[in-house]
Amino acid sequence: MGILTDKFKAKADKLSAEVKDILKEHGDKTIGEVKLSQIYHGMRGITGLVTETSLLDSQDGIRFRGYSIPELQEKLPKAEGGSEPLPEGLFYLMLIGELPTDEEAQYISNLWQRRSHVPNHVFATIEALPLSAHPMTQFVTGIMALQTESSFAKKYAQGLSKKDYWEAVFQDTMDLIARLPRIAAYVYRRKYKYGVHIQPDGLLDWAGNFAHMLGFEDESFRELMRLYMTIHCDHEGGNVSAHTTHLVGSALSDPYLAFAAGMNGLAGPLHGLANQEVIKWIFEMRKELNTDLPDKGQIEEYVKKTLAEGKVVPGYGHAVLRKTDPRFDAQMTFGKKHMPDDPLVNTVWNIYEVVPPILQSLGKVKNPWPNVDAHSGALLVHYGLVEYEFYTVLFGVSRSLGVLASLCWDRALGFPLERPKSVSNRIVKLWLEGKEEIWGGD
Ligand code: NMX
Ligand code: MLT
Repeated sequence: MGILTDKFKAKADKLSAEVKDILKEHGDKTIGEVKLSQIYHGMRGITGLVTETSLLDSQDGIRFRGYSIPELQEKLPKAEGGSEPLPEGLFYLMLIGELPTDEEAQYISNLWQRRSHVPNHVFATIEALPLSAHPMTQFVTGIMALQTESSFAKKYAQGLSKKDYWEAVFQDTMDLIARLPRIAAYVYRRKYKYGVHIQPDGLLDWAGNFAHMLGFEDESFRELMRLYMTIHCDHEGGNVSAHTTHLVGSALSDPYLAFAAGMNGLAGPLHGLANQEVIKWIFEMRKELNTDLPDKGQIEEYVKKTLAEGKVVPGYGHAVLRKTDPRFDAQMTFGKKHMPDDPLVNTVWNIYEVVPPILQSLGKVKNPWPNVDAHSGALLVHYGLVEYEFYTVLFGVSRSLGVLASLCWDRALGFPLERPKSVSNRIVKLWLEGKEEIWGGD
Protein backbone atom coordinates (compact mmCIF):
# COMPACT_ATOMS: atom_id res chain seq x y z
CA MET A 1 0.00 0.00 0.00
CA GLY A 2 3.06 2.22 0.17
CA ILE A 3 2.54 3.64 -3.34
CA LEU A 4 -0.99 4.79 -2.53
CA THR A 5 -0.23 6.21 0.91
CA ASP A 6 2.87 8.00 -0.42
CA LYS A 7 0.89 9.55 -3.24
CA PHE A 8 -1.95 10.58 -0.92
CA LYS A 9 0.45 12.01 1.67
CA ALA A 10 2.28 14.08 -0.95
CA LYS A 11 -1.02 15.52 -2.22
CA ALA A 12 -2.28 16.14 1.31
CA ASP A 13 0.91 17.91 2.44
CA LYS A 14 0.77 20.21 -0.57
CA LEU A 15 -2.90 21.04 -0.06
CA SER A 16 -2.45 21.50 3.71
CA ALA A 17 0.21 24.11 3.07
CA GLU A 18 -2.00 25.85 0.50
CA VAL A 19 -4.99 25.89 2.87
CA LYS A 20 -2.82 27.36 5.63
CA ASP A 21 -1.73 30.16 3.29
CA ILE A 22 -5.31 30.77 2.11
CA LEU A 23 -6.55 31.05 5.68
CA LYS A 24 -3.67 33.27 6.73
CA GLU A 25 -4.36 35.72 3.95
CA HIS A 26 -8.13 35.42 3.46
CA GLY A 27 -9.48 33.83 6.64
CA ASP A 28 -11.44 36.97 7.61
CA LYS A 29 -13.29 37.26 4.29
CA THR A 30 -17.07 36.95 4.51
CA ILE A 31 -18.52 34.40 2.09
CA GLY A 32 -22.19 35.28 2.47
CA GLU A 33 -24.94 35.98 4.90
CA VAL A 34 -27.25 33.61 6.73
CA LYS A 35 -30.98 34.26 6.88
CA LEU A 36 -33.02 33.39 9.95
CA SER A 37 -35.19 31.12 7.78
CA GLN A 38 -32.13 29.06 6.80
CA ILE A 39 -31.40 28.25 10.44
CA TYR A 40 -34.93 26.93 10.84
CA HIS A 41 -35.06 25.17 7.47
CA GLY A 42 -32.33 22.58 7.68
CA MET A 43 -29.47 25.01 6.94
CA ARG A 44 -30.29 24.86 3.21
CA GLY A 45 -27.86 26.82 1.11
CA ILE A 46 -25.42 27.62 3.93
CA THR A 47 -21.89 26.76 2.83
CA GLY A 48 -20.36 25.29 5.97
CA LEU A 49 -18.18 22.37 4.91
CA VAL A 50 -15.12 21.67 2.78
CA THR A 51 -15.26 18.35 0.91
CA GLU A 52 -12.67 17.29 -1.67
CA THR A 53 -14.24 14.26 -3.27
CA SER A 54 -17.23 15.66 -5.18
CA LEU A 55 -19.26 18.80 -5.80
CA LEU A 56 -22.99 19.12 -6.46
CA ASP A 57 -24.44 21.72 -8.81
CA SER A 58 -28.17 22.34 -8.56
CA GLN A 59 -28.54 22.28 -12.37
CA ASP A 60 -25.82 19.90 -13.59
CA GLY A 61 -25.80 17.45 -10.69
CA ILE A 62 -22.82 15.68 -9.23
CA ARG A 63 -19.23 15.87 -10.41
CA PHE A 64 -16.51 13.76 -8.90
CA ARG A 65 -13.28 15.74 -8.90
CA GLY A 66 -14.72 17.64 -11.84
CA TYR A 67 -15.95 14.61 -13.80
CA SER A 68 -19.64 14.04 -14.60
CA ILE A 69 -21.14 10.53 -14.57
CA PRO A 70 -20.98 10.12 -18.40
CA GLU A 71 -17.35 11.24 -18.26
CA LEU A 72 -16.61 8.65 -15.55
CA GLN A 73 -18.27 6.02 -17.73
CA GLU A 74 -15.96 6.99 -20.55
CA LYS A 75 -12.69 7.56 -18.69
CA LEU A 76 -12.51 5.19 -15.71
CA PRO A 77 -11.03 1.68 -16.02
CA LYS A 78 -13.50 -1.15 -16.72
CA ALA A 79 -13.67 -4.83 -15.89
CA GLU A 80 -12.60 -7.11 -18.74
CA GLY A 81 -15.39 -7.11 -21.34
CA GLY A 82 -17.42 -4.60 -19.32
CA SER A 83 -18.50 -1.07 -20.16
CA GLU A 84 -19.36 0.38 -16.71
CA PRO A 85 -16.68 1.96 -14.54
CA LEU A 86 -14.91 0.05 -11.79
CA PRO A 87 -15.75 1.71 -8.44
CA GLU A 88 -12.14 1.03 -7.44
CA GLY A 89 -11.13 3.60 -10.07
CA LEU A 90 -13.59 6.16 -8.75
CA PHE A 91 -12.30 5.66 -5.21
CA TYR A 92 -8.79 6.35 -6.51
CA LEU A 93 -10.03 9.48 -8.28
CA MET A 94 -11.82 10.78 -5.18
CA LEU A 95 -8.87 10.05 -2.92
CA ILE A 96 -5.96 11.12 -5.10
CA GLY A 97 -7.65 13.60 -7.41
CA GLU A 98 -6.35 11.99 -10.62
CA LEU A 99 -7.84 9.48 -13.04
CA PRO A 100 -6.24 6.08 -12.36
CA THR A 101 -4.62 3.86 -14.93
CA ASP A 102 -5.96 0.32 -15.36
CA GLU A 103 -3.07 -0.90 -13.19
CA GLU A 104 -3.87 1.56 -10.41
CA ALA A 105 -7.53 0.50 -10.32
CA GLN A 106 -6.42 -3.15 -10.35
CA TYR A 107 -4.02 -2.41 -7.50
CA ILE A 108 -6.94 -1.20 -5.35
CA SER A 109 -9.02 -4.21 -6.40
CA ASN A 110 -6.24 -6.57 -5.26
CA LEU A 111 -5.73 -4.64 -2.04
CA TRP A 112 -9.41 -4.88 -1.13
CA GLN A 113 -9.46 -8.58 -2.01
CA ARG A 114 -6.55 -9.20 0.35
CA ARG A 115 -8.16 -7.23 3.17
CA SER A 116 -11.68 -8.60 2.84
CA HIS A 117 -11.59 -11.18 5.64
CA VAL A 118 -14.41 -10.62 8.14
CA PRO A 119 -13.85 -12.11 11.61
CA ASN A 120 -16.42 -14.63 12.84
CA HIS A 121 -17.63 -12.55 15.76
CA VAL A 122 -19.13 -10.09 13.27
CA PHE A 123 -21.37 -12.80 11.83
CA ALA A 124 -22.19 -14.05 15.33
CA THR A 125 -23.24 -10.53 16.34
CA ILE A 126 -25.53 -10.24 13.31
CA GLU A 127 -26.92 -13.70 14.11
CA ALA A 128 -27.93 -12.43 17.56
CA LEU A 129 -30.54 -10.20 15.89
CA PRO A 130 -33.96 -11.57 14.99
CA LEU A 131 -34.36 -12.34 11.27
CA SER A 132 -37.10 -9.74 11.22
CA ALA A 133 -34.57 -6.94 11.94
CA HIS A 134 -34.35 -4.50 9.03
CA PRO A 135 -31.34 -5.16 6.77
CA MET A 136 -29.95 -1.70 7.60
CA THR A 137 -30.09 -2.56 11.32
CA GLN A 138 -28.23 -5.81 10.62
CA PHE A 139 -25.72 -4.03 8.38
CA VAL A 140 -24.94 -1.31 10.93
CA THR A 141 -24.72 -3.92 13.70
CA GLY A 142 -22.14 -5.79 11.60
CA ILE A 143 -20.12 -2.61 11.07
CA MET A 144 -20.21 -1.85 14.79
CA ALA A 145 -19.05 -5.40 15.60
CA LEU A 146 -16.19 -4.95 13.12
CA GLN A 147 -15.05 -1.86 15.03
CA THR A 148 -12.93 -4.21 17.19
CA GLU A 149 -10.55 -4.21 14.20
CA SER A 150 -9.99 -0.45 14.14
CA SER A 151 -6.35 0.36 13.81
CA PHE A 152 -7.07 4.05 14.57
CA ALA A 153 -8.80 3.20 17.88
CA LYS A 154 -5.94 0.90 18.95
CA LYS A 155 -3.21 3.31 17.98
CA TYR A 156 -5.00 6.26 19.58
CA ALA A 157 -5.30 4.32 22.85
CA GLN A 158 -1.57 3.67 22.73
CA GLY A 159 -0.85 7.36 22.11
CA LEU A 160 -0.93 8.59 18.53
CA SER A 161 0.63 11.84 17.33
CA LYS A 162 -1.81 14.21 15.53
CA LYS A 163 0.40 14.13 12.46
CA ASP A 164 -0.18 10.38 12.13
CA TYR A 165 -3.98 10.34 12.48
CA TRP A 166 -4.49 10.29 8.73
CA GLU A 167 -2.51 7.09 8.23
CA ALA A 168 -4.48 5.05 10.78
CA VAL A 169 -7.74 6.42 9.31
CA PHE A 170 -6.46 5.45 5.88
CA GLN A 171 -5.76 1.85 7.01
CA ASP A 172 -9.23 1.56 8.55
CA THR A 173 -10.79 3.01 5.41
CA MET A 174 -9.20 0.39 3.18
CA ASP A 175 -10.07 -2.46 5.57
CA LEU A 176 -13.64 -1.34 6.04
CA ILE A 177 -14.40 -0.82 2.34
CA ALA A 178 -12.84 -4.21 1.59
CA ARG A 179 -15.09 -5.95 4.13
CA LEU A 180 -18.43 -4.21 3.62
CA PRO A 181 -19.62 -6.29 0.62
CA ARG A 182 -19.11 -9.48 2.63
CA ILE A 183 -21.15 -8.11 5.57
CA ALA A 184 -23.88 -6.80 3.27
CA ALA A 185 -24.07 -10.09 1.34
CA TYR A 186 -24.19 -11.99 4.63
CA VAL A 187 -27.19 -9.93 5.75
CA TYR A 188 -28.93 -10.55 2.40
CA ARG A 189 -28.35 -14.31 2.33
CA ARG A 190 -29.22 -14.65 6.01
CA LYS A 191 -32.51 -12.80 5.72
CA TYR A 192 -33.71 -13.88 2.31
CA LYS A 193 -31.83 -17.03 1.22
CA TYR A 194 -32.20 -19.33 4.25
CA GLY A 195 -28.72 -18.47 5.52
CA VAL A 196 -27.04 -20.21 2.59
CA HIS A 197 -23.93 -18.08 2.17
CA ILE A 198 -21.63 -17.75 -0.83
CA GLN A 199 -17.86 -17.52 -0.44
CA PRO A 200 -16.06 -14.62 -2.15
CA ASP A 201 -14.52 -15.11 -5.58
CA GLY A 202 -10.98 -13.79 -5.37
CA LEU A 203 -10.75 -13.32 -9.13
CA LEU A 204 -13.54 -10.77 -9.34
CA ASP A 205 -13.48 -7.01 -8.89
CA TRP A 206 -15.05 -5.40 -5.77
CA ALA A 207 -18.55 -4.88 -7.23
CA GLY A 208 -18.48 -8.06 -9.32
CA ASN A 209 -17.58 -10.08 -6.26
CA PHE A 210 -20.34 -8.36 -4.29
CA ALA A 211 -22.86 -9.40 -6.97
CA HIS A 212 -21.46 -12.95 -6.79
CA MET A 213 -21.75 -13.11 -2.97
CA LEU A 214 -25.34 -11.85 -3.18
CA GLY A 215 -26.00 -14.81 -5.51
CA PHE A 216 -26.32 -13.10 -8.91
CA GLU A 217 -24.01 -14.48 -11.60
CA ASP A 218 -25.46 -12.71 -14.64
CA GLU A 219 -22.72 -10.55 -16.21
CA SER A 220 -25.18 -7.72 -16.84
CA PHE A 221 -26.12 -7.73 -13.12
CA ARG A 222 -22.40 -7.35 -12.34
CA GLU A 223 -22.35 -4.39 -14.71
CA LEU A 224 -25.36 -2.95 -12.89
CA MET A 225 -23.53 -3.33 -9.56
CA ARG A 226 -20.48 -1.53 -10.96
CA LEU A 227 -22.70 1.32 -12.16
CA TYR A 228 -24.74 1.32 -8.94
CA MET A 229 -21.63 1.43 -6.73
CA THR A 230 -20.25 4.25 -8.89
CA ILE A 231 -23.24 6.58 -8.96
CA HIS A 232 -24.27 6.24 -5.29
CA CYS A 233 -20.81 6.71 -3.80
CA ASP A 234 -20.76 10.43 -3.03
CA HIS A 235 -22.92 13.55 -3.24
CA GLU A 236 -20.64 16.26 -1.85
CA GLY A 237 -20.39 16.81 1.90
CA GLY A 238 -23.74 18.14 3.11
CA ASN A 239 -26.02 15.14 2.60
CA VAL A 240 -27.02 13.34 5.79
CA SER A 241 -24.76 10.27 5.48
CA ALA A 242 -21.66 12.21 4.39
CA HIS A 243 -22.20 15.00 6.88
CA THR A 244 -22.81 12.56 9.74
CA THR A 245 -19.70 10.52 8.95
CA HIS A 246 -17.68 13.73 8.81
CA LEU A 247 -19.22 15.12 12.02
CA VAL A 248 -18.74 11.95 14.07
CA GLY A 249 -15.24 11.50 12.64
CA SER A 250 -14.41 15.03 13.77
CA ALA A 251 -14.66 13.81 17.38
CA LEU A 252 -11.87 11.38 16.40
CA SER A 253 -14.34 8.53 16.59
CA ASP A 254 -12.67 5.92 14.37
CA PRO A 255 -13.88 5.28 10.78
CA TYR A 256 -16.01 2.29 11.82
CA LEU A 257 -17.93 4.40 14.37
CA ALA A 258 -18.17 7.37 12.04
CA PHE A 259 -19.34 5.33 9.04
CA ALA A 260 -21.89 3.38 11.13
CA ALA A 261 -23.31 6.73 12.26
CA GLY A 262 -23.54 7.86 8.64
CA MET A 263 -25.35 4.64 7.76
CA ASN A 264 -27.92 5.28 10.48
CA GLY A 265 -28.64 8.55 8.68
CA LEU A 266 -28.83 6.81 5.32
CA ALA A 267 -31.50 4.53 6.82
CA GLY A 268 -33.98 7.42 7.02
CA PRO A 269 -36.84 7.54 4.45
CA LEU A 270 -36.02 11.08 3.34
CA HIS A 271 -32.46 9.93 2.54
CA GLY A 272 -31.31 6.46 1.42
CA LEU A 273 -34.35 4.49 2.54
CA ALA A 274 -36.28 6.29 -0.21
CA ASN A 275 -35.03 3.61 -2.63
CA GLN A 276 -37.06 0.94 -0.83
CA GLU A 277 -40.00 3.31 -0.42
CA VAL A 278 -40.18 3.88 -4.18
CA ILE A 279 -40.56 0.20 -5.04
CA LYS A 280 -42.89 -0.42 -2.11
CA TRP A 281 -45.04 2.47 -3.34
CA ILE A 282 -45.07 1.17 -6.95
CA PHE A 283 -45.87 -2.38 -5.81
CA GLU A 284 -48.75 -1.05 -3.71
CA MET A 285 -50.00 0.97 -6.69
CA ARG A 286 -49.87 -2.10 -8.96
CA LYS A 287 -51.72 -4.18 -6.37
CA GLU A 288 -54.40 -1.59 -5.82
CA LEU A 289 -54.93 -1.07 -9.55
CA ASN A 290 -54.57 -4.78 -10.27
CA THR A 291 -52.17 -4.25 -13.18
CA ASP A 292 -48.44 -4.62 -13.85
CA LEU A 293 -48.42 -1.66 -16.20
CA PRO A 294 -50.65 1.17 -14.93
CA ASP A 295 -51.38 3.81 -17.54
CA LYS A 296 -50.54 7.49 -17.03
CA GLY A 297 -54.07 8.39 -15.97
CA GLN A 298 -54.03 5.70 -13.30
CA ILE A 299 -50.60 6.83 -12.09
CA GLU A 300 -51.84 10.42 -11.89
CA GLU A 301 -54.77 9.40 -9.69
CA TYR A 302 -52.51 7.34 -7.45
CA VAL A 303 -50.01 10.20 -7.04
CA LYS A 304 -52.84 12.57 -6.09
CA LYS A 305 -54.12 10.03 -3.58
CA THR A 306 -50.64 9.73 -2.03
CA LEU A 307 -50.41 13.50 -1.67
CA ALA A 308 -53.95 13.74 -0.28
CA GLU A 309 -52.93 11.26 2.43
CA GLY A 310 -50.22 13.73 3.50
CA LYS A 311 -47.34 11.59 2.19
CA VAL A 312 -44.42 12.50 -0.03
CA VAL A 313 -43.95 10.95 -3.47
CA PRO A 314 -40.83 8.87 -2.84
CA GLY A 315 -37.90 9.35 -5.23
CA TYR A 316 -38.92 12.89 -6.15
CA GLY A 317 -37.50 16.18 -4.89
CA HIS A 318 -34.10 17.14 -3.57
CA ALA A 319 -32.56 19.55 -1.09
CA VAL A 320 -30.03 20.88 -3.64
CA LEU A 321 -30.83 19.58 -7.14
CA ARG A 322 -33.31 21.56 -9.26
CA LYS A 323 -33.23 19.28 -12.33
CA THR A 324 -33.55 15.56 -13.02
CA ASP A 325 -30.76 13.82 -11.13
CA PRO A 326 -28.06 12.68 -13.59
CA ARG A 327 -27.92 9.48 -11.54
CA PHE A 328 -31.54 8.88 -12.60
CA ASP A 329 -30.53 9.52 -16.23
CA ALA A 330 -27.61 7.07 -15.99
CA GLN A 331 -29.94 4.36 -14.72
CA MET A 332 -32.51 5.13 -17.41
CA THR A 333 -29.79 4.71 -20.04
CA PHE A 334 -28.84 1.37 -18.46
CA GLY A 335 -32.51 0.31 -18.50
CA LYS A 336 -32.90 1.26 -22.18
CA LYS A 337 -29.83 -0.79 -23.05
CA HIS A 338 -30.49 -3.90 -20.95
CA MET A 339 -34.29 -4.14 -20.37
CA PRO A 340 -36.25 -1.72 -22.58
CA ASP A 341 -39.47 -3.74 -22.34
CA ASP A 342 -39.52 -4.47 -18.61
CA PRO A 343 -42.97 -3.39 -17.31
CA LEU A 344 -41.69 -2.13 -13.94
CA VAL A 345 -38.90 -0.12 -15.56
CA ASN A 346 -41.46 1.30 -18.02
CA THR A 347 -43.68 2.22 -15.09
CA VAL A 348 -40.77 4.18 -13.57
CA TRP A 349 -40.46 6.04 -16.89
CA ASN A 350 -44.22 6.70 -17.00
CA ILE A 351 -44.12 8.01 -13.43
CA TYR A 352 -41.34 10.36 -14.56
CA GLU A 353 -43.74 11.87 -17.11
CA VAL A 354 -46.62 12.18 -14.66
CA VAL A 355 -45.18 13.31 -11.31
CA PRO A 356 -43.23 16.54 -12.04
CA PRO A 357 -46.23 18.62 -13.25
CA ILE A 358 -48.29 17.46 -10.27
CA LEU A 359 -45.58 18.40 -7.77
CA GLN A 360 -45.06 21.69 -9.61
CA SER A 361 -48.75 22.46 -9.27
CA LEU A 362 -48.48 22.26 -5.47
CA GLY A 363 -46.45 25.47 -5.59
CA LYS A 364 -44.24 24.57 -2.65
CA VAL A 365 -42.02 21.74 -3.88
CA LYS A 366 -38.68 23.26 -4.89
CA ASN A 367 -37.62 20.38 -7.10
CA PRO A 368 -40.32 18.31 -8.80
CA TRP A 369 -37.81 16.07 -10.61
CA PRO A 370 -36.71 12.51 -9.82
CA ASN A 371 -33.65 11.73 -7.71
CA VAL A 372 -31.40 8.65 -7.76
CA ASP A 373 -33.84 6.55 -5.73
CA ALA A 374 -36.71 6.89 -8.21
CA HIS A 375 -35.01 4.43 -10.56
CA SER A 376 -32.65 2.08 -8.78
CA GLY A 377 -35.13 -0.48 -7.41
CA ALA A 378 -36.76 -1.28 -10.76
CA LEU A 379 -33.40 -2.32 -12.25
CA LEU A 380 -32.74 -4.60 -9.29
CA VAL A 381 -36.20 -6.19 -9.48
CA HIS A 382 -35.54 -6.97 -13.16
CA TYR A 383 -32.66 -9.27 -12.15
CA GLY A 384 -34.64 -10.87 -9.32
CA LEU A 385 -33.36 -8.79 -6.42
CA VAL A 386 -36.90 -8.13 -5.30
CA GLU A 387 -36.36 -7.80 -1.52
CA TYR A 388 -36.66 -4.03 -1.45
CA GLU A 389 -35.86 -3.61 2.24
CA PHE A 390 -32.30 -4.54 1.28
CA TYR A 391 -31.84 -1.72 -1.23
CA THR A 392 -30.52 0.86 1.21
CA VAL A 393 -27.74 -1.54 2.19
CA LEU A 394 -26.55 -1.47 -1.44
CA PHE A 395 -26.61 2.33 -1.31
CA GLY A 396 -24.62 2.16 1.95
CA VAL A 397 -21.89 -0.10 0.58
CA SER A 398 -21.41 2.35 -2.27
CA ARG A 399 -21.54 5.44 -0.02
CA SER A 400 -18.54 4.11 1.93
CA LEU A 401 -16.29 5.01 -1.00
CA GLY A 402 -16.96 8.74 -0.90
CA VAL A 403 -17.45 9.38 2.79
CA LEU A 404 -14.41 7.35 3.85
CA ALA A 405 -12.18 8.94 1.19
CA SER A 406 -13.40 12.25 2.63
CA LEU A 407 -12.59 11.14 6.17
CA CYS A 408 -9.00 10.47 5.07
CA TRP A 409 -8.87 14.03 3.76
CA ASP A 410 -10.44 15.41 6.95
CA ARG A 411 -7.65 13.94 9.06
CA ALA A 412 -4.91 14.68 6.54
CA LEU A 413 -5.94 18.36 6.46
CA GLY A 414 -6.17 18.41 10.26
CA PHE A 415 -9.81 19.51 10.35
CA PRO A 416 -10.95 20.20 13.92
CA LEU A 417 -13.93 19.06 15.97
CA GLU A 418 -17.14 20.24 14.31
CA ARG A 419 -19.24 22.31 16.66
CA PRO A 420 -21.63 24.93 15.27
CA LYS A 421 -23.51 27.33 17.56
CA SER A 422 -27.19 26.85 18.32
CA VAL A 423 -29.72 29.27 19.80
CA SER A 424 -33.04 28.84 21.55
CA ASN A 425 -36.32 30.32 20.30
CA ARG A 426 -36.18 32.67 23.30
CA ILE A 427 -32.88 34.10 22.06
CA VAL A 428 -34.33 34.50 18.56
CA LYS A 429 -37.24 36.50 19.99
CA LEU A 430 -34.92 38.63 22.13
CA TRP A 431 -32.70 39.21 19.09
CA LEU A 432 -35.71 40.42 17.10
CA GLU A 433 -36.36 42.90 19.92
CA GLY A 434 -32.72 44.03 19.70
CA LYS A 435 -31.93 42.68 23.18
CA GLU A 436 -29.69 39.70 22.39
CA GLU A 437 -26.98 38.71 19.95
CA ILE A 438 -27.79 35.73 17.73
CA TRP A 439 -24.43 35.51 15.97
CA GLY A 440 -22.29 32.65 17.24
CA GLY A 441 -19.02 34.43 18.00
CA ASP A 442 -15.58 34.60 16.42
N1 NMX B 1 -43.60 14.73 -2.52
C1 NMX B 1 -44.44 15.54 -1.84
N2 NMX B 1 -44.07 16.67 -1.24
C2 NMX B 1 -42.78 17.03 -1.36
C3 NMX B 1 -41.86 16.26 -2.08
C4 NMX B 1 -42.30 15.05 -2.66
N3 NMX B 1 -41.49 14.23 -3.32
N4 NMX B 1 -40.64 16.85 -2.02
C5 NMX B 1 -40.80 17.96 -1.28
N5 NMX B 1 -42.08 18.07 -0.87
C6 NMX B 1 -42.67 19.07 0.02
C7 NMX B 1 -41.94 19.03 1.36
O1 NMX B 1 -42.41 17.94 2.16
C8 NMX B 1 -42.25 20.40 1.91
O2 NMX B 1 -43.58 20.40 2.37
P1 NMX B 1 -44.01 21.22 3.69
O3 NMX B 1 -43.60 22.64 3.44
O4 NMX B 1 -45.47 21.01 3.77
O5 NMX B 1 -43.25 20.61 4.84
C9 NMX B 1 -42.19 21.27 0.64
O6 NMX B 1 -42.43 20.37 -0.46
C10 NMX B 1 -40.88 21.98 0.44
O7 NMX B 1 -39.83 21.01 0.46
P2 NMX B 1 -38.51 21.23 -0.44
O8 NMX B 1 -37.85 22.47 0.02
O9 NMX B 1 -38.88 21.14 -1.88
O10 NMX B 1 -37.66 19.93 -0.11
P3 NMX B 1 -36.61 19.70 1.08
O11 NMX B 1 -35.29 20.24 0.67
O12 NMX B 1 -37.16 20.16 2.38
O13 NMX B 1 -36.55 18.10 1.13
C11 NMX B 1 -36.47 15.92 0.22
C12 NMX B 1 -35.90 17.34 0.15
C13 NMX B 1 -35.61 15.03 -0.67
C14 NMX B 1 -36.39 15.41 1.66
C15 NMX B 1 -37.93 15.94 -0.27
O14 NMX B 1 -37.98 16.35 -1.61
C16 NMX B 1 -38.65 14.60 -0.12
O15 NMX B 1 -39.19 14.33 0.95
N6 NMX B 1 -38.63 13.74 -1.19
C17 NMX B 1 -39.19 12.40 -1.09
C18 NMX B 1 -38.22 11.48 -0.37
C19 NMX B 1 -37.01 11.17 -1.24
O16 NMX B 1 -37.11 10.84 -2.39
N7 NMX B 1 -35.81 11.24 -0.63
C20 NMX B 1 -34.58 10.82 -1.31
C21 NMX B 1 -33.57 11.94 -1.50
C22 NMX B 1 -32.35 11.43 -2.22
N8 NMX B 1 -31.55 10.53 -1.39
O17 NMX B 1 -31.21 9.46 -1.78
O18 NMX B 1 -31.17 10.87 -0.28
C1 MLT C 1 -27.47 11.74 -1.65
O1 MLT C 1 -27.05 11.03 -2.58
O2 MLT C 1 -26.82 11.88 -0.59
C2 MLT C 1 -28.82 12.35 -1.79
O3 MLT C 1 -29.12 12.70 -3.09
C3 MLT C 1 -29.16 13.39 -0.77
C4 MLT C 1 -28.42 14.69 -0.82
O4 MLT C 1 -27.55 14.95 -1.64
O5 MLT C 1 -28.77 15.54 0.04
